Amino acid sequence: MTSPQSGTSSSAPPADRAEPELQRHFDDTIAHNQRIEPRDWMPEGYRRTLIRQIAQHAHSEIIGMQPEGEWITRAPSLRRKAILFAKVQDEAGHGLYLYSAAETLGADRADLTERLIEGRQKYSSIFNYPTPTFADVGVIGWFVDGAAICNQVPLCRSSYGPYARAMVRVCKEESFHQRQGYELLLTMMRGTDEQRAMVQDAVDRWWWPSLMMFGPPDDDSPNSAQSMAWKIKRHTNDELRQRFVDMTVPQAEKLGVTLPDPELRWNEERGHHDFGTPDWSELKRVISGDGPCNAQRMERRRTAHEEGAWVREAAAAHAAKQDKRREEGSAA
Ligand code: FAQ
Repeated sequence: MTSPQSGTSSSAPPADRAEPELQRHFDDTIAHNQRIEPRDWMPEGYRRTLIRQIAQHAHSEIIGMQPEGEWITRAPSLRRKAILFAKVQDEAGHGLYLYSAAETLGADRADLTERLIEGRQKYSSIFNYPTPTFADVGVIGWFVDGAAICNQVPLCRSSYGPYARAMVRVCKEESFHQRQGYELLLTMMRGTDEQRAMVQDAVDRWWWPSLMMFGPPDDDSPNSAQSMAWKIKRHTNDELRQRFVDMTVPQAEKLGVTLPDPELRWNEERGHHDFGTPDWSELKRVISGDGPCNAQRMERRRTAHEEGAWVREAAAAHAAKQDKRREEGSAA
């Protein structure tokens, strides 16, 4: 893989040059698979699209702590509790890298959080489904982190530097998360009939929502064409969905579970698995706020934000004190 370089180079036109020349320089940077960096000129639409996608991605990581977080106090052993704690904490870290990436585009983290809380910005549909058994923790690791990896590995080559670099670290952690989920399920499958049934039930509930994580089908994806042209996205929603299915089928066979799709079969000619059509009306419903857990997820997020106000105030006061001390030190 060639490593894209910054679009900021000695040949970059100064900011006061006419827009067509700046646009040409931007287009050349994209065409040569080089990266756009925060100080480079970029079209307003490119900036807006990135803020939208990165903010939605950041919100997903933060709301995504909730479904598994519900099991931290109920994990069946100290080892599982420690693993789950670490995983959920990693998701918080991913949210922070992503909010920081959005800030390099001029967005304000507090404002993005407000927009989420007021329902003006989205987060991934997948986190609006319940986690009634501990097998859900394993299936989230296997399917949801697995889908996140399929989607995010190509984003490591995204044209915007800070986003692409954040994705490198996120993907390393997500692949560790996926393996812990799969290992948890392998352990349960070696257990009792009841445990095996729990795993199969969780697989049945999470399969279709996981396919929906990749977004609407390509012919109903308003942002894909432009995002692909700008090389923000490197593959379409359907391409990545196919990649996930092809990756997951042999893993399901090894685990000994059945994926709940009667149309799922290997297509020799295509060199891919054929699979059924997700219920796209369900995706639309969940995105528009009417999923099984939307209200609960948003309520918890709001409460956590309100209860965290004193921490933000204390951190801001501490930072102001440090700044003042530094200023006094440099004046002395
Ligand atoms: N849920 O035109 P497109 C994770 C929206 S992180 C909700 O295809 P685009 C880690 C879309 O925003 C999971 N909304 O849009 C973890 C757009 O909204 P608009 C999150 C969805 O952007 C693991 C509209 O529908 N990952 O799992 C969804 O080109 C375990 C039209 O769609 C990312 O965010 C959806 N599923 O493609 C954490 C990855 N799909 O225009 C905890 C980065 C679409 O009305 C535990 N994002 N929409 O504002 C992307 O790759 C893209 O944004 C897509 C959507 C592929 C999600």
